[in-house]
Amino acid sequence: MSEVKDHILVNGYKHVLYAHKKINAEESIQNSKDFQQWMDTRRSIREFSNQSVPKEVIHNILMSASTAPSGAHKQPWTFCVISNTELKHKIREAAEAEERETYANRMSDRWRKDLEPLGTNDVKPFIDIAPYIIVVFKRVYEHDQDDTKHNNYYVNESIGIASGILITAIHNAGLVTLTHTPSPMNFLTKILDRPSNERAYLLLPVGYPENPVYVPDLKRKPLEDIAVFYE
Ligand code: IYR
Repeated sequence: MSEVKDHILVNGYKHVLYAHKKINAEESIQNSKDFQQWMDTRRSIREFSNQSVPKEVIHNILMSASTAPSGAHKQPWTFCVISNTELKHKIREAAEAEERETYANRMSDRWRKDLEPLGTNDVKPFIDIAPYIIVVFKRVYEHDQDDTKHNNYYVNESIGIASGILITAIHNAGLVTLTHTPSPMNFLTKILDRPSNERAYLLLPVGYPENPVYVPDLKRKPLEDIAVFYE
């Protein structure tokens, strides 16, 4: 058998040997079951405690999110982390102004009815209370050295996957969050002084839940309603 090289060249670029850690089928079944059951305990939480969170945890969850696959590995994301009290309050006021308009005039009756079981409304105290607010920005394009703009690829897909990993990392760190999408979100560009290549995508409060806290009695769809198998 020929010796396995630790790297090869592809189009002149170095590709390194991938150290795949193989596990057996039983372990695979067990791990996937354990992960599914643990993910099933994740819930969107709307009432937060002001208990502080170590900054290192925030660094770690962001670096996990940034492991997401992205178009041509451009990693087209910027995570803005807000713990400043005044800035959080400014964001809350602007978000609530949009939400008041959304709940009163932009939502259809059907949409309002669909939200009734969740008990959401236009008041967003969690933006003040949670110790950290993460605003996920997508980077639509980059500037190269001579200032030419280059669009990034599959930006919506990339940012969606990174946000999913971020939510999973938050759950893994024993913290809670909620996907808040005040719309339109351009007030965040202004308040956070972001450059023109960035667009706000999602706002995630991060922290501990209020104690006690209650969540809607949601049921998740069974496998047969979410998957089709072609064998
Ligand atoms: N963005 C609003 C409204 C809202 C919309 C949906 I669809 C939800 O699942 C939950 C809320 C808000 O954050 O309240």
